[in-house]
Amino acid sequence: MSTDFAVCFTPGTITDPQDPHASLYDYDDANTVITLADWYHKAAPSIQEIYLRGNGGGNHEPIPDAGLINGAGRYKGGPATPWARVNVVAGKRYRLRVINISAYAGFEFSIESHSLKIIELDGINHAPLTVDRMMVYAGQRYSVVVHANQAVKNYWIRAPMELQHSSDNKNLDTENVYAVLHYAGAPAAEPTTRARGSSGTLLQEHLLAPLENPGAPGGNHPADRSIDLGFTRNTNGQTEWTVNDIRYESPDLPTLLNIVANGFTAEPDFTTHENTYVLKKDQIVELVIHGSANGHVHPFHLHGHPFDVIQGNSGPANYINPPRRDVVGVKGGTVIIRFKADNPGPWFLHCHIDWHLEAGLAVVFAEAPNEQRTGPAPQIIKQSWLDLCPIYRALPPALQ
Ligand SMILES: [Cu+2]
Repeated sequence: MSTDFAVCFTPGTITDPQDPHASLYDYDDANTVITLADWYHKAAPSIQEIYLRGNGGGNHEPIPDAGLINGAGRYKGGPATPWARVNVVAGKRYRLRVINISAYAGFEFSIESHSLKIIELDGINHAPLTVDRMMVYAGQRYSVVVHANQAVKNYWIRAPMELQHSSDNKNLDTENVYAVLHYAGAPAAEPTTRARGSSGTLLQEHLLAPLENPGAPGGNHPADRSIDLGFTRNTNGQTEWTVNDIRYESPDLPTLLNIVANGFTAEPDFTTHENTYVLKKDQIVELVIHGSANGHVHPFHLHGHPFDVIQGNSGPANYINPPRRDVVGVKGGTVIIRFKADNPGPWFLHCHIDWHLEAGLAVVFAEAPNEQRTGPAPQIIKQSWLDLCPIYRALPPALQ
């Protein structure tokens, strides 16, 4: 394998000894974790600077050089790096954990001649739903059960990439993203078919229903707090993304510290560019996220909570058993999500496209600040830790 083009990456997985889906599969191990990644030959800081500077067409996101499955991929004119291999034994059922670890790209994931039984998304068990292919956006995770019930040979695992702009990178072939599903007993070779193009049932997110405790917080009653979030790209002079006209910028002191040590409690306590909304304990919070007019997909990720996708990009509004996850792709329309503010803390909501996050596409929810300082589970900082702050601030800037 060409060492300049293989990435070693070992995701952590958390398994549930009481997994309600345990009877549906035989294997769930290191062989069945599948990462989907975009790969840049240039280091992020340099291309990010060009993107943020914005001049000369640089408002377009940096385009990767290749897509990788489990760290292996190819670029035009590059070496024929062996595709990653997922080993199976005929007759067995495998829980594949598919993870999009990209900075930017979405992937349409499928396996030649095999269907995908989705049982979990973003850590939440869902009722099994069988599809042939599914879009996986940056930050999203799916568990799918694949039954090795076909003839003993090699099959393509395919993951063509979806980007928001046509490629200006001559290295990239968005269709040429493969791995091999290899049956024990088949030759150690690539499949002989060359299936390109999409076919079969594509996952519609709104058909997914949680296995446990389905139902949106608050049912179909109005939420306690409804927050409209509109986002825009500004290209005047430099590239910036704003939510409700504010570009998020990290504060000098972390939000957590300002809440627990400096008593920040109300929205005016925070600076404008912290773009921080204060939520009250146990409020039913509804976020109404308006997609961008051009219909590009922005995968929004919330820390601290899974949320119910009441209104996704397609399908009717659903308060009974909507999908529950923590990254939702927002396209051109309006996406509505809900969660209950029962987890005190500062939680980030941000686009999982790294370039957009760096350009400001984020807000913060300061959830129940009072309950962080008092109540049954206060987060009190020891004085000896607080004493570190003046020591840190006294350091020369280069060391801060
Ligand atoms: Cu985005």
